This record gives sequence, C-alpha cells and structure tokens, in this order.
Amino acid sequence: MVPGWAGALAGLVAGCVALGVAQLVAGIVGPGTFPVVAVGDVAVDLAPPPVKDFAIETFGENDKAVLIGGVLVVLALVATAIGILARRRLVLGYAGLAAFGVVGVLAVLTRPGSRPLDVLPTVVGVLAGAWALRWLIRRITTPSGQPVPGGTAGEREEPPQGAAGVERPAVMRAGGEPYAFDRRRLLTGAAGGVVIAGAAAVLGRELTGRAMVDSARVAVKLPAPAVPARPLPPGVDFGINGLSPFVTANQGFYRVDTALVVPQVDPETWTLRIHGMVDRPIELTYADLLRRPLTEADVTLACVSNEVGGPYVGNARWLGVRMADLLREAGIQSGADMLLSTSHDGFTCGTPVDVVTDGRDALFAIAMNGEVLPVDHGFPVRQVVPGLYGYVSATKWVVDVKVTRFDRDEAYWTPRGWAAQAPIKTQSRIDLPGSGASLEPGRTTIAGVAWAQHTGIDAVEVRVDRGAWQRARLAQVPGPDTWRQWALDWDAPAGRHTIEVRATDAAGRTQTERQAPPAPDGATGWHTITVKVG
Ligand SMILES: Nc1nc2c(c(=O)[nH]1)N[C@H]1C(S)=C(S)[C@@H](COP(=O)(O)O)O[C@H]1N2
Ligand SMILES: [Mo]
Repeated sequence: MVPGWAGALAGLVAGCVALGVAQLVAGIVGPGTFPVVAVGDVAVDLAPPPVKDFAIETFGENDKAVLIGGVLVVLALVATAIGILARRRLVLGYAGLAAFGVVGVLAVLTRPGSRPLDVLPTVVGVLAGAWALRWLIRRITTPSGQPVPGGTAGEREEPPQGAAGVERPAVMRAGGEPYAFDRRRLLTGAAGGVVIAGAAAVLGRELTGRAMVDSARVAVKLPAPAVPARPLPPGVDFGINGLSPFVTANQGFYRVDTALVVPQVDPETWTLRIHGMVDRPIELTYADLLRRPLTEADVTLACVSNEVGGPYVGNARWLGVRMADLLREAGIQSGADMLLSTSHDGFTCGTPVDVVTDGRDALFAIAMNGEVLPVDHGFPVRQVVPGLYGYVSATKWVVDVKVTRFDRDEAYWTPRGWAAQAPIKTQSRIDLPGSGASLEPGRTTIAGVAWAQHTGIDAVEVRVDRGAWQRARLAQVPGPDTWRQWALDWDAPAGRHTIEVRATDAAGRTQTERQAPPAPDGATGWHTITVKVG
C-alpha cells in the first residue's frame, strides 16, 4: 500500500509544479497575475484595518513577505491533503486542485483592471499540477515496467477500489500479487518534479522582474540637461554605407558584462551610496539624482577585450550627473586614489580619482542617446568615464562607490589577470571594405573609425600593399572623447591587396605596430585586412 506520506509528498510536488508553471506563465502574461500574489492582494484588501495595523506593526517592512509566506503555508497544507486523497482516488485530487484553481481565478479576476487573459497563469498552473499529480501517483501505484492493470494508460487513473475504508493493495501485479510500494521511484519522481517547478519559477521570476523594471523604465521622464552636449558640427558623419555611423544606436551597441541574467533594478528602491575616505558620506535616490543638474556628453566606450579591428566599441550621447560634483560634496580625503564602484550584482570597477575629477565628463549616466538607459546598459544608473576601458570605469547598475586606495582594494578583474589601471589605447579600424571582400576594379572607398578618448585623433593614415602611407580625410568631431570617422578614396587595381591603417592622437603619438593581445591592458597593432579585386 502506498503510505500516506508518499501521497502527501506527491501532493506537495504537484503543488510546486502548479506554482512554478503559474509563475512562468505570469512572467509572460504580466506581474500581478501570479495567483499567490493575487490571493495575497485580496487578503490585504479584505483584512479589517485592525488586522492590517497589527501586521504592519508586527512585521514592519516584511509584512508582504509574511503574507505571501502565509498563503504558501496554507497552499502547502492543501496540497498535502490533495496528495493523500489522490493516492486513493485520483479524481479527489483533481477536485482539490480545481478548488485551488477556482480560488486563484476569482482572486485574479477581482483585481482592479484585470483582463480575462490574467487567469492563464492559474489555469495553466493547475493543469500542470494535475498532470504532475497524475504522473507521480501512477509512478508510485504502478510497478515499473508493468502496464496499468485494467486499462490502457490514461483511461483509468484510480486504482481498483474495494469497500469503503478497507485497505487494499493499490495495484496488483498481473499475477494478482500485491506489489510493494517503491520508495525510490517516488523520490526520483518527486525530485524531478521539484527541479521542473524550480526552473519554471526562476524563469518566471526573471521574466516578471524584467516586465516590472521595463514598465518603471518607460515611466521615467528625462529632465532637460543643465549642460547640453556641444552641438555636433556638420560633417561628423560621412554617411557612407557600411561605415560605422558617428552615433551607435542603442540597439546595436555592444554589450559586455558578467551578468548571466541582466540585473533588474527597481528605480524606486535604487540608491547610490558614496562613502569610504570621504568627509560626508552621501546616499542618493533615483529621484534625487534626476533633480540634480544634468550634463550631456558624447563619449565613445571601448572594451579592453576588443581585438584590433574588433566590434566592442561604440559611441553614444550620455546624460547624467557629473561624478566629480558628487565626490566634491562628499569631500574626498587626502590619500584616496581609487573609486571602487559596485554594481547591483556585485561586479566592481576601480577608477582613478584623479581621472574622474580632472574636468572630463565622467558621469553617473541615466540616459543613452536620448533614451532612458536601457536595462542591458545599466538601468537605472551607470558610470561613463571618457578615456578608460569599460572594465575599470563603466560600472552598470551602479549602487555603491567606495572612495579608497589602489593599494587597499581590488576590483573584479584585477585578480583575474587584468591591469588595475587601464587607459584606452589609441586605435583605428577599417570598416570598409570588409575583410576578405571581393571588389570590382576601380574607384572605391576605404573608411573606418579611430579613437583616442580624451586626447583626440589628429591623423589617420592608410597604406596598401606596404606602399607609402596616405592621409585619410577626417570627419568632424564635437570633442576629444568620441571616435572619429575617416575615409580615403582608392583606385583599386586587380589582384590581392593588403590594407593597413594607423592613427595618430592629438598628443602626436602614432599607434604602435607591435601586436599585443587584449590582456592585460588592451590590444595594440595596426588593423590589417586583405581584399580581392577583379
Ligand atoms: N555591472 C557591470 N558593469 C559593467 C561590466 C560588468 O560586467 N558588470 N562590464 C564592464 C565592461 S568590461 C565594459 S566594456 C562595459 C560595457 O558596457 P556596455 O555593455 O554598455 O557596452 O561595461 C562595464 N560595466
Ligand atoms: Mo570590457
């Protein structure tokens, strides 16, 4: 005979599957449609004021968690009972699950502004729970490898019943022998169910968080900048097809981070703390940040992992609060040389204090190309520091800045073999023609971008087949912090050709030809491509 605890366990696992699947579907349909939350919301609405006051006084900010916990405990008890019943007659289990579902559907539909589709998480969850219950009960009432006596699979769920109250073997072997309950089959089945439920719940939560943060993000009204970006001079963009546009669209902007799932940070609860070697620690909310004077700046970000000629570089217009302003208010103490900034997910960057405070547009940025910062790029707030590789400066989802010293603290990538300090190295890239392209003989354009953030690009030279260096024409730039387009017309003769590029920055330094890999502090060398003409 299947013992009561086995039925209870099957019921609990079925309940977990129901909730996990409901959570997953709620992640797609919308936050608030998860039945547990809806039931909790109903309970809050229905609770008489003294009960509410008691809950708030007793549990404080945890009142929500306590309430949801209470709902879950009740659900667990119900699920246990369902499992115990189902081990005798599966239909009783179904009936229990259906009752469960009715309560959930009613709770969801009585929420203000609910839509008919909002019942989906409950309904699909209950169906999944019923399926899991049936599967588990059959697993423990049927010997492995044996057909279910008395019917083909799916037709008879209940074991043969005797007179009410008389314990009988749930299932007989074909020969009529009672079959012994198999604990291992139950436990492996239950474990499988819990894993599926857990995976569905995690995925659902991730989707829900995304939906909630997306709606918070959409609701943000960007203030006008107190210091607008320098107007873009005419001619920042040659408009050549295939050449990186001066402004990289947010959609196409490279993304590099250690986050397996993108952090979903609620701007309502986000704060930024500036502390450590300061006279007056600061803590700001998102609203505080938006009320401050905002600076707009065009800055090209680059990743240290970018190979010569690689794609991990992009240019955007950022809007944010100058980091130096907040640091001045906090009052940096003498001896401090590092800002250790921490992301919501624990990632850290170590940024030199003198770089951030030397007058350049180092920002706590809230917007990118006129749009509220995209979640992938650090919503609600990220750092942007012209001239430094992203891993030492561009903390996304930033929540904390500790003013400290390089000899006392280490950022995320330092013990992993990357340099503690890493200014961006001057680079140039050929976008056109593509590497390995086949061209028609005749006039064509060689074009690309070059960058030396916070110094600026003064010259770009190109040579074909190791011939003489020829100066490319340069597009305009608003300042030294962005990349610069360059182009050169070329009368391409038939044959295979090698094209090389090198840039010279505004301090007169020309890129070194020496090839170095990205680690530990950025790749060097001249971008070189070959093309076939004719
Ligand atoms: N929280 C967090 N911020 C981060 C990182 C990260 O892994 N986690 N990576 C950094 C690196 S290595 C780079 S190059 C830039 C990339 O910024 P983007 O993804 O907006 O292009 O973000 C920086 N900020
Ligand atoms: Mo990076």
